[in-house]
Amino acid sequence: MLSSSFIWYTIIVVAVLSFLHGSTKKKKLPPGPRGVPILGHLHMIGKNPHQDLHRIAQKHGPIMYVQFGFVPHIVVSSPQAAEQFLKTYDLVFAGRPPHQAAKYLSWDQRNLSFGTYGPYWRYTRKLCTLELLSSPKISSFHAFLVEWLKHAGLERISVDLSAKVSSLTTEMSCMMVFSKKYEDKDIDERGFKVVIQEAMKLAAIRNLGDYFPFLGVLDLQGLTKRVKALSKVFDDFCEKVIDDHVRDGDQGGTKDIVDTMLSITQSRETEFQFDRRHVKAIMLDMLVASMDTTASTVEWILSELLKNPRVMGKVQKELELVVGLDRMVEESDLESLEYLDMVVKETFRLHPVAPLLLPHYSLEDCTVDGYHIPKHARIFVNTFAIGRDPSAWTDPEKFNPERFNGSSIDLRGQHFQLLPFGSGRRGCPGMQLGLIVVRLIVAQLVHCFDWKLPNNMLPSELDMTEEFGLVVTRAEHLIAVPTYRLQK
Ligand code: HEM
Ligand SMILES: *[C@@H]1O[C@H](CO)[C@@H](O)[C@H](O)[C@H]1NC(C)=O
Ligand SMILES: CC(=O)N[C@H]1CO[C@H](CO)[C@@H](O)[C@@H]1O
Repeated sequence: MLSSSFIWYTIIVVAVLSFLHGSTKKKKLPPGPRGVPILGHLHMIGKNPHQDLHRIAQKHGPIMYVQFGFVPHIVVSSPQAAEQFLKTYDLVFAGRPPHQAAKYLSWDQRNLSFGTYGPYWRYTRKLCTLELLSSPKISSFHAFLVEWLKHAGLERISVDLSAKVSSLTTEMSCMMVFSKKYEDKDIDERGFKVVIQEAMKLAAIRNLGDYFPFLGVLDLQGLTKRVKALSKVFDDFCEKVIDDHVRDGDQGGTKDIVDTMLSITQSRETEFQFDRRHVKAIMLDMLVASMDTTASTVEWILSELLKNPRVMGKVQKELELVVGLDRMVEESDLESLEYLDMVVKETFRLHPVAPLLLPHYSLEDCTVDGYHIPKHARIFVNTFAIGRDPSAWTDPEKFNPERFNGSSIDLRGQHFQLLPFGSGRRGCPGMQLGLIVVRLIVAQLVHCFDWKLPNNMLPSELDMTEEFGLVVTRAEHLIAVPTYRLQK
């Protein structure tokens, strides 16, 4: 068969080349486990790569070299090492690797989160950050949440909190990005959530084509086909949202990020091409970046609260003190909720929802801590490992929010022990917004309701197994029984 002889031919050529190359180079790569030919270290990685890499790094050190197929990866697993990659040499590692799934999903990487580093990325990023921060929408979240809680039918029967929270954050994300409510069925008859999740899964699956570039054309896993079908669904949806905005814009409604981008497409003031495709890519990007991260963060916080009744009680006590029981939590209360802040930090430490951040990509050769980091290596900063680093944390396995009492450690990217949003040039631009939404939802839910596990399940029995994707979620949905506790 032509294709298999082509594969063997390529393998032999690459092997010979790398042998010749290897015998002439002297630069010292970071340490790492011994790989097998062709696969590299792919066989060592199972369903939860962040956990596997954490385990392997404990043997080989905080800057580790592994190879998946022919593609070099650097795994960073300590706060000190993370600071080198995200601060000291920030600019060198500000790239994003080319990515098979992203290529189709975001209109040929015409996007932000998977975008290559350059003027286009800098421009769109500035745009998004400004629009997200200046957003007056946050104040409308409160009303939205209250309305949602009233209709959620939460009373004394088991509810699927995971599902409730995820539909809530989906709607809130649409409000953040499109300033308009879209419902599940607007994107596809399968529903918004399912489609987005399929997209995330596809992006996270180890697409063999990414690791063995010469196999990409053969589409071994049939992934490309699925991704292409999915991108059609997204495309139709985005077209619809844009049309809605054009129509509303003529009637002088409030302007949002979509309107701003549409006016850029008409202004020609940019030094690069910016058209409808770019607008769509960025819209999708914001949506994907905000939906599951927010939902999964809330889910993990609620899980830890249910698993630790003492902590839950203390959070509720704080809410009683600050808010009382005769009105609901408002955004302005958040700054007074210090203990809630500690709980959020402690949850992020143990459950960073993007445990390997998004992959960074070295734009040139670099030397870090005496090790040679080659150009075009993919960098995984393992925040899951960093949150459990015993030299940075005492009793790392223990859920103990009080560890942050009197500590200066913050989660906004200045302290490299705790990096749930990354740090530096590629750090999350939606952090501010994400934190407000997360704290507001959690505060509302535990202020309005007492929560119990169903069927007399003991807190210690709550299963906390993780399911890996671009965002790590609970493997099992979180089910709990609410009882209303406010005095009106
Ligand atoms: C609790 C919620 C959130 C968490 C934990 C989170 C976390 C992250 C992380 C870890 C990254 C990768 C950083 C890196 O690679 O160094 C990221 C990137 C990003 N996030 Fe978030 N995020 C959240 C919410 C949001 C929201 C609400 C938005 C927008 C509305 C958003 C938009 C983005 C974008 C556009 C990127 C890509 C930035 C770039 O590549 O330059 N995120 N986020
Ligand atoms: C933090 O520590 C101080 C002093 O030890 C204590 O008074 C306070 O109650 C603690 N705060 C919380 C939220 O545990
Ligand atoms: C930031 C980014 O993704 N840039 C790329 C977007 O897509 C265009 C062409 O499709 C590339 O030229 C940019 O480098």
